[in-house]
Amino acid sequence: DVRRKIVAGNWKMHKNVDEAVELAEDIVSDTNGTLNEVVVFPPFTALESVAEAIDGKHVGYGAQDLHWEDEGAYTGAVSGKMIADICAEYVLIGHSERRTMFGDNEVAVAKKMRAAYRNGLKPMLCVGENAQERAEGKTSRKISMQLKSALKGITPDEAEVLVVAYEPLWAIGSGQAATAKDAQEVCLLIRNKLEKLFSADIARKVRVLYGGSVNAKNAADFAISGIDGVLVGGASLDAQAFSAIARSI
Ligand code: G2H
Repeated sequence: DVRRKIVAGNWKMHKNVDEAVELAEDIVSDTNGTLNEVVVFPPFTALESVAEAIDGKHVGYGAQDLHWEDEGAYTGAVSGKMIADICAEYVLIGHSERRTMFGDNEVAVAKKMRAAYRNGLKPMLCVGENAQERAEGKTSRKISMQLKSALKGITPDEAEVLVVAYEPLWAIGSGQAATAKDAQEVCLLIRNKLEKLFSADIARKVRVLYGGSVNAKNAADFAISGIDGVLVGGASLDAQAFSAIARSI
C-alpha cells in the first residue's frame, strides 16, 4: 500500500502541561517500533512543551485548530504562523466540536484550510454527517458538500499531503462507533470525491481516517482496506490504550 497509516490522538480540552508531557513521552516509548505514523494533538497550552519533549522522535504533533489570519486583533485566537513556529506538522480543521460549538461554518473551514497550507502545515480535515442526515439518506451529499467547500482553491500539490478524517457526529464521544463496514463505505466515498475534485493519483495518496469512539477493543475492526488509520479522542488520553490502538491498526 502506498499510504502509510496514521494513528492520531485528539486530546481535546484535557491535560495540564506536566500531564501532557508525560503522556506524550509514554506514547513515544509505548509506540516504539510501530510502522504507522503516530500524531498527537495536545491543547495549545501544552503544545510547545510537548513539542520540546518529543521533537525528533517518531511521534508527530499538531494543533487542534487555527485562526485563518496569520496575525492581528483576534483575541483568544492562535494562528497557523504561530503553530508553524513551534514546528508542528499537522493541524485539525473542521472538527465537529468546532463546527457545532464554536461556529466554524464552511466559509471558516475553507479559510482555515488555506491558512494551514500557507504556513506549511498539513491539514487533517474532519467531515461527517449527523444522525438526522444519516437517517434521511443524506450522508453522501453532506460529505461531498463539505469536501468541495473546504478544498476549493487547493492545488494538487497541496492536496497530496491532505489527511481527511471521517467522523460521523453520532459516533463522537458516544461510545457507539460506526461499524467498520459503514466507515469503509464513507471512506471510499471520500476517496471517490477526491478523485473528482483532483485526480486518481491524488485520491490514491490522501490518507482517509475514521474517527468516533475508537478504543483499544474496536480499533482492529478499522484495519481494513480504504481506511488509512484512526483519529482517537477519549481513548488517546491513556498511553497504553492509545499505543494498543497504534499497534492494532
Ligand atoms: C471524535 C474523536 C476524536 P472520540 O471527536 O476526534 O473523539 O474518540 O472520543 O469519539
